[in-house]
Amino acid sequence: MPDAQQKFKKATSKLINNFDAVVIGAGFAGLFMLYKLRELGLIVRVFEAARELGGTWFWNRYPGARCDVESMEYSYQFSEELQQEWKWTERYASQPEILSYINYVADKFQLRQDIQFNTRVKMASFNEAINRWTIEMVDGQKVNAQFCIMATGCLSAPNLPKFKGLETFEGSLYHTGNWPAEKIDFSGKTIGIIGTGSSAVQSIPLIAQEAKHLFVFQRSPNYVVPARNKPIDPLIEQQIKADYVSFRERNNRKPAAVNIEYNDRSALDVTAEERQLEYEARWEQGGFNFLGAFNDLLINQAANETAAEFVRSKIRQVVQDPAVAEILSPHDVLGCKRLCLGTNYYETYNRPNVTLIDVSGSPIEEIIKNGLRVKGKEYPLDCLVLATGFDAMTGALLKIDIRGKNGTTLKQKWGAGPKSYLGIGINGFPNLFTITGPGSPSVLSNMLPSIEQHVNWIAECIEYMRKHDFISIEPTKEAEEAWVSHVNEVASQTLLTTCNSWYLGANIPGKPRVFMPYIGFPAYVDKCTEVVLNGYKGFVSN
Ligand code: N01
Repeated sequence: MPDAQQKFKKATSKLINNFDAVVIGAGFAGLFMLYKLRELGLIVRVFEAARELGGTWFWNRYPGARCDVESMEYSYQFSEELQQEWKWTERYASQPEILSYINYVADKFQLRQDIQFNTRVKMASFNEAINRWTIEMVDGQKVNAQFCIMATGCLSAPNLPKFKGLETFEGSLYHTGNWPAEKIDFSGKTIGIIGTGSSAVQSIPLIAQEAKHLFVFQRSPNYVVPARNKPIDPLIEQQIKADYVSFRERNNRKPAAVNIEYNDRSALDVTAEERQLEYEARWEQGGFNFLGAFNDLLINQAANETAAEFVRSKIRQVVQDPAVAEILSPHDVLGCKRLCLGTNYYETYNRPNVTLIDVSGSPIEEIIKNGLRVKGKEYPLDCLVLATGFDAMTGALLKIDIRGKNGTTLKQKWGAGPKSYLGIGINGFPNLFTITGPGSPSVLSNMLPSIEQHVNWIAECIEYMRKHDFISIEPTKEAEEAWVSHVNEVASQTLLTTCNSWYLGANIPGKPRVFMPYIGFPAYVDKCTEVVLNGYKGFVSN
């Protein structure tokens, strides 16, 4: 063992609850990080607030919860044996099936023994004297580790808007991002749901089937394309499994690491009839393929408007009441907010037991003990569902009191918006890694390959440190500043900065408006590789 490592081991050997690495979160990211670090021979402990594995997929158990990336792609690729033996049943996996998969992976690789459940991390602080992190739990337990790895997820801190009177509501209150494990029976009840994002789009049709009446309170409409979920075609499964590696490699070179077929023509270079045919074909196919109909949908407003108008025409065709169809029709850029995939979403508004309430012009005034009030009108409700989304990307990180060098808190550092190098490392916070942090493709990519790429990168970095006898690593301020500018510059060349999306933090009052994800998975991976090939350019190691 090299000298510095030995001295470091000696200095820290008397510390109790001592680990090489602590990983916070036991979703897809935390689980694979544990696997990789164990492979390197590190002593690792994972802390998870929930009582079970799954992260986002543990908490989001609302009716209809399902992934919007196809199951053959939304899965780990690190083990050929695993990807061959696991059998998905549907085109898009449901939340229970994803949870079964995560549990299967944990059992197969015996990962559970290093995970401590029911443990919420309160604080993580860097001790410069010994180059270690102290991690403190809500119950007072403290541990030390050389590396602290945040696998806290991008959409795991639910957004609970401060509705006046919310605490006075006497009915049942639910948030889609923190849904109870037991089945909720909505039959015979009057339900209100606030929000019309992906979670609401998935749950509204199913709640409507059970409820006596469902009131949907919509602030902004979203574009919803059909998911066209169906059982997995055994032939397609067979073809993919015959050469899964190439399938993954091909997808990883696509802009979002998702198997979208991109048309190489502009929407404005074809005739109206050709455009219509292309949109119709993709509408029939279902899924995110719609976004690949033309090559300029997310960079040219006029091109985008042709796709937006196509979806609005579909809404008018499906929804019988023209006034309701108009309220459901978005007029912002299609794809600026995450496109929603739905099953019978617009059809649901033809049901006599569903009423759409437009709250765009006048916000919900007050939640009262038996319902809520909007525009002076009271809506009596037995249950209220908040489908109000998340404090995305930074929320879960900032919920933990993270303190770096000189006691600087991450909250202070990110006061004007998140700053990070590659979305992996933060200047002033040595040996702290963020898996799919702000500044990385994360939510604008297929999360599974993004997670695997980050975990592999972090593991390789730790291996490099050990080989070169380094005990700490952090990005330079200059590299970080340059990366944040680059992330913004790339985003500004698209239409994705033109609406009030959670990518910009616009859904949380007071949150700095900074475009958080990096657009373009392949370019990002190339950049990460280049950093490594240049001796971890932009990082300083000691
Ligand atoms: O949350 P959202 P989500 N008064 O933020 C409304 C992923 N996901 O949980 O648009 C009234 O999209 C808000 O209105 P507005 C996916 O990445 C994936 O649905 O801000 N309304 C909006 O309608 C997704 O994008 C899957 O005007 C208020 C809604 O609440 C992300 O998670 C499934 C309000 C929130 O929509 C988040 O989706 C589910 C207020 N005060 C989620 N505050 C799949 O894989 C908020 N709203 C398919």
